[in-house]
Amino acid sequence: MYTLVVVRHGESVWNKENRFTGWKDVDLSEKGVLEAQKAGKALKEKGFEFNMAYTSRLTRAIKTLNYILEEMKLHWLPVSKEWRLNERHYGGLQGLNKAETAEKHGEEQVKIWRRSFDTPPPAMEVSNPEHPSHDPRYQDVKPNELPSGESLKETVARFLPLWNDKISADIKSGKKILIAAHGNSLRALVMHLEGLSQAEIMEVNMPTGIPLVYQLDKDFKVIGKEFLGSAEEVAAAMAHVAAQGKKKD
Ligand code: DG2
Repeated sequence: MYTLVVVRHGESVWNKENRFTGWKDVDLSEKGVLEAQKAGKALKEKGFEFNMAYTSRLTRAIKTLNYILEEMKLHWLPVSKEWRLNERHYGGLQGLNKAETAEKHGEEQVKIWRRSFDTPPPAMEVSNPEHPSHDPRYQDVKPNELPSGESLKETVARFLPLWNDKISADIKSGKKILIAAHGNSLRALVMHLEGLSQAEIMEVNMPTGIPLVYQLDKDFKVIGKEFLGSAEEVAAAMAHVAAQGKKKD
């Protein structure tokens, strides 16, 4: 049996402002820092051990991981920063307020953009200075692999090579892995690991900063799943994420 721990970064400043974030490299909010520290404390208290961590190339996930490692006194842990764990690229929606977008385009359309499996957001122009092709942190990535806006389906497709070639091999070799990533890159992982349908994954919302512990059998079938938080806390945090696509009252 294997254990895998995944955690969405703590609240970011754009989560707080309710803006589509995607590959925009925003920092954690003060609350997000506290969430990350709390996640680290919970993992330490429960006696979790890790041999390696994976995160994205975005500050909010990297700093969340760092706060966790700080709490666990695991500064030495090998960390791999993978663009394939970056958030889903939100294309032309990046920077827009989610509630205002719901006012303008309707809640139904916003839910499709946020949660449908295969509808991508409007694309970002490659000439836009915010496009990842202008960012040196992605200079090792083939230009045609850098997204201009992704559906969840496309996010799953670019996440899977990392999962198949590296993470699952590490887990099978006996390494205990911690992954700190994002709402939708983790939804890609959850969908794959749990074998969820397109309809089922639509209703999945990842809470910020609450570790999710999977127990897997030798064939990577999920035999246990538990958030390190009370049922009320987890339900409230998920409902908060789901409600971000609603119009303002
Ligand atoms: C959020 C997820 O990503 O947004 O890109 O706005 O996890 O990096 O904060 P994260 C974003 P939703 O899909 O929940 O709207």
